[in-house]
Amino acid sequence: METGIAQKVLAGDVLAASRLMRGLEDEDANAIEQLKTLYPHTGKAYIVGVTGSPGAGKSSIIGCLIGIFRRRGLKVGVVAIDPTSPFTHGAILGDRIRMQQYNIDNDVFIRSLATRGWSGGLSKATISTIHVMDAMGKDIILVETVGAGQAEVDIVRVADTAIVVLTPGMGDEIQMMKAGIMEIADIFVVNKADIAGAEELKEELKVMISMKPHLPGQWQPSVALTEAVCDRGTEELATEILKHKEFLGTSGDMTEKRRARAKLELIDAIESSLMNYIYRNIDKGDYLEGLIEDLTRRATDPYSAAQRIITQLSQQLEPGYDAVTNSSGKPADRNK
Ligand SMILES: Nc1nc2c(ncn2[C@@H]2O[C@H](COP(=O)(O)OP(=O)(O)O)[C@@H](O)[C@H]2O)c(=O)[nH]1
Ligand SMILES: [Mg+2]
Repeated sequence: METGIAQKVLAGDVLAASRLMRGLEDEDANAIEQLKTLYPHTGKAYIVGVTGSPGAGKSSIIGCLIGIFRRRGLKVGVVAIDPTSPFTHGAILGDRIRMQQYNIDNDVFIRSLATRGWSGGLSKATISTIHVMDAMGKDIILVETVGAGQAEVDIVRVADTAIVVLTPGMGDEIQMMKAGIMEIADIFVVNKADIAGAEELKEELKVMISMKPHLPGQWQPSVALTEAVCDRGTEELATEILKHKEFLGTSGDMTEKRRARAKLELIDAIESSLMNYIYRNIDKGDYLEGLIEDLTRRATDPYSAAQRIITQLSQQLEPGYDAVTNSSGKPADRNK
């Protein structure tokens, strides 16, 4: 990747941004350097997490919100996390079709990310993508996830506004409560208002919210009713998102959210740097595989195995070694 790409991104260059995002997904050393340059220019965009079961209507809602926010003069970014599950293959194709009409608009940037690698990789790639969109000057960034794994829950947790989309009659509510995602919703959306049971679900949610202890000065989650295929109730949803944004600004909670995001990002960076180092420099000759064998045979336990890796790590780590980019005296494929 060429240098100076960061400058192009800051100028709003869409192709440069796409290239940088791809580079960051591949953990390209130069892409990470470019992100370092961009970092001081980020932190301005408002992040909205949209989560819910596959088929709940997240993409349809986001499609509506794109239009609404554009009409309100905001530049919009969308990060869609595509689960690799075959069940949602059709939905992924659908997402493209539903959102496609906006791709021509220069002020809307849509990027799909695939879930891959160990769980830490997902939130890292998502946050990197958000940073690039932020640096491009996007005002609002909508992040779609199915909220299935811990990494996805983390992403929604660190969004400025967390939206949980439910639909009537799917047993969604129970699944969501299991996933612990109910706890993090700032706004509940009951989508598919045209289907029987939508009003009832809305009332159920309101009761559930009112039963939770509510401290003064705390945001009380709201419930929006939408029919995304017809763009109904979505204008009110957009207004509610901006109301929450204003609330965060005046209550000081925005600072808290930004801190939580910075913390997640730091921990992700540390975790992936360490794992990179271990994979590249300690895992020579199936070292990890051997440990897994030992564990399976109960010849060791995970704690002692981890301790052995840490001991090796502390003996090997050279001063000046950059585990993030794997650059220094040690070439990446030294042991291959
Ligand atoms: N009846 C009805 N169908 C909807 C509504 N919103 C979305 N859908 C449909 O539900 C399906 C899944 O929508 P999609 O936005 O892809 O859901 P996602 O998987 O959560 O992103 C699609 O066939 C949509 O047309 C709605 O309000 N009412
Ligand atoms: Mg979708």
